[in-house]
Amino acid sequence: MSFEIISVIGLGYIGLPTAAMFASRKVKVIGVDVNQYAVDTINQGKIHIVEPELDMLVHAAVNEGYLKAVTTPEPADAFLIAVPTPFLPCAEGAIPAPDLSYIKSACRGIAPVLKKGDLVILESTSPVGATEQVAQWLADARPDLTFPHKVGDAAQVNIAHCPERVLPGHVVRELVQNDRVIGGMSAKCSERSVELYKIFVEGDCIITNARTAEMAKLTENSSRDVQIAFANELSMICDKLDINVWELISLANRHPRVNILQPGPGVGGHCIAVDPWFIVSKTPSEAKLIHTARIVNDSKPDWVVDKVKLAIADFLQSNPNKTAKDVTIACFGLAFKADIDDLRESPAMSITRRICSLHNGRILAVEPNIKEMKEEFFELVTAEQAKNDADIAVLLVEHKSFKGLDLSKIKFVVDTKGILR
Ligand code: SAJ
Repeated sequence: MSFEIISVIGLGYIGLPTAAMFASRKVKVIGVDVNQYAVDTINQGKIHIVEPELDMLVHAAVNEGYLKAVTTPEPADAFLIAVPTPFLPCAEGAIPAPDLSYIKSACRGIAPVLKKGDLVILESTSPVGATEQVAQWLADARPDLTFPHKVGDAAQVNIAHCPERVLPGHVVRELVQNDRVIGGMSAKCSERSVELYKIFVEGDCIITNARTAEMAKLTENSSRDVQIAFANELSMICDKLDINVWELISLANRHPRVNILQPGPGVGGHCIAVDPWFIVSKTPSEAKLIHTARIVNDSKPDWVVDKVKLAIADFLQSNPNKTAKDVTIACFGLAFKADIDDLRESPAMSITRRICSLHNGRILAVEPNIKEMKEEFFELVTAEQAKNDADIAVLLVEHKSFKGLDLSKIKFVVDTKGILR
């Protein structure tokens, strides 16, 4: 049975591009989101997030009538759940546990419109066991239908976990080209999921079970987190030993089997700073290295803030006629990484806010991908203005437009991304 209508629940950084991609292959797509602003924006053929090439795709999909956005789920042949899976708040130092409430409410939303023959795919990054939980939630809401956790291939509704693996900033290309891990709850669930993704995916669709698919996604992001922690640890070691870490890494990477990642102000985003906790919270005694990497990366912003405090002290020592109030600090970059507008779990943002709380002079922030920000204690300015007004520059994100930035007028620079190398 083919898919005439596909519904995507959650029209964020993953759901919207995925919805637009199916629509670009001339399949009718119903996007569902609780955010009325997002729904209205999409229905005007526009986008509410920054992602290269996505605007054109959404514009065409809406104008040609293949994509519409709504706030309440409607019947469809396949439902893809692409909602956030953050972690629950916890005491400092405790291991955070995953918050599956968005997935639960997505299940609650689609349950009334589910029918025999439908396919439900969980795309959200999830702890091991979440797909089985989805099956249980749907079964509880729809006792008239059968589900694969109870009857396997005989189920009337098929369920699979197919984690998204695209890199923000390259989503449109990676959605098509990346391989997909397809973790069906039965052979039939996997088979139908492959059929669905093959509508636009050119990469391989590799079949496994749901638990392995859940763990595969967590493993990919934990692997990256551990590697970035290594780079961040090196940067702190090199600072103590008076060695340029950027030069060191580029030399070490000339070894044919060494590939060290780049240090930075910390690890941000809603994936790499979050997903490893899903492993640590399930298996705390075993996940020692993964846990330590999280602690190293989470402590990097503190280290950067200490560097800023030292820069203020150095500036005041060189300018004895000034007080802290006279010192203007400019933070370059607020997003969690280069060339996107996403501020979620952004170390650059948290460092800038912390500078605001410790410094009583002027604080400027440059974020070329964001036009306005409300209720912040810093002034959002252009790079040009920051360059002219700042006494201290804190370089936090390697946005393209910062490359070649001439900061020669500013004597005190904290360069967390090696932009000036
Ligand atoms: N970072 C460094 N040094 C590096 C690379 C990254 O400090 O050398 C920092 C970035 O500045 C950022 C954070 O790490 O703060 C995460 O950035 P990222 O580019 O590594 O990853 P994300 O979070 O944008 O996307 C990741 C990707 N996962 C992997 O590369 C294994 C992506 O493929 C996933 O789909 C995505 O997580 C997700 O949604 O899970």
